[in-house]
Amino acid sequence: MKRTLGIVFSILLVLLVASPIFANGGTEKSKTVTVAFMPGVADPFYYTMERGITAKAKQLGVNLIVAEYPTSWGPAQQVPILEAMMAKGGIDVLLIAPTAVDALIAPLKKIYDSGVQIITVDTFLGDGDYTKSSNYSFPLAFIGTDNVLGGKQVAEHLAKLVGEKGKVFMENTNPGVSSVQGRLDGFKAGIAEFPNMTFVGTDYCMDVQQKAIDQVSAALQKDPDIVGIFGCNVFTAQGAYQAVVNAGLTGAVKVVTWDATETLIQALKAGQVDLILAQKPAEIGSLAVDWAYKYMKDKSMPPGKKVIPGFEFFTKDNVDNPDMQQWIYKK
Ligand code: T6T
Repeated sequence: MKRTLGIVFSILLVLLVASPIFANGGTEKSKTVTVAFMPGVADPFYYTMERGITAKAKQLGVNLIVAEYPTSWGPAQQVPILEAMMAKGGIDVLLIAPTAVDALIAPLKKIYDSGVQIITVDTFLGDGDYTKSSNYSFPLAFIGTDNVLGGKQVAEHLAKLVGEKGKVFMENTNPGVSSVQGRLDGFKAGIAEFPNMTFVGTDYCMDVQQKAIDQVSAALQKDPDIVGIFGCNVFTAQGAYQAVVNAGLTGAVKVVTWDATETLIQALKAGQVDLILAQKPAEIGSLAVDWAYKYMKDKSMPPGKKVIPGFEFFTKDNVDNPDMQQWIYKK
């Protein structure tokens, strides 16, 4: 009797250790991996990322769940959608664009503690360094653009467009978001390299295009010396160029933008936008599924818990090049 009980106990122990609950997401090689995607907001950037995610999931035989897209930016809408999706269970790895550097730490830690691995895409928690000891080091990786570098290069392009002198303004989305904060830091640093240029400030439209139009219009009225505007994501950029068009300042005020939507590409062709930085959202999504899959199969992780795909610049000179068309976001 004692021996039988001992055998039963040993079998139970082996089963428990091998179970996904014990292994924080599970590592069974034969098991189908389930990945969930939680975007930041409904916009062409994340729809394009989803295309990359879907294609890679199909190729690897990964089961994919896509959350409802939030219609406005921020934790107030993102967290309830996230929690409803996670409550259904069965998810091995969550790919998420956290809509704030701090407010998403606690909800994501709870999800991680329940046995789900997390990869943050596009935006990160804290300062994005998941290798050092902190309360936000639990994600497997961050996969996204180097926003500081991009912001700096946008500033350098703008400086050339305005003859390296004059005042420039930046339209922003929300404070406390890693991506756009990085773009602001990089842009300011880039402008500071030119002694005859002045960064006059930034406004936050909370990712609402009409608000961006209003704020850029107000900035142009307040300071008629502004020679350049940086719209740092889809809705700020689309609002920024529209405000310049409405003010009748096309050409006189240079407009540099971020995110290659069809709308911005058309505006570039029409001479209403002077530069577009195209991120690589499909590549970010594809890499995220790849690393999620690799981790689930053999626990491998990207070096430094980070993968940084590059970006491309559209100008009027290359916008029709066949090899550039792949970087236009597709809904
Ligand atoms: O620019 C992207 C993304 O990188 C950013 O974090 C939020 O805005 C976008 O989704 C564009 O609207």
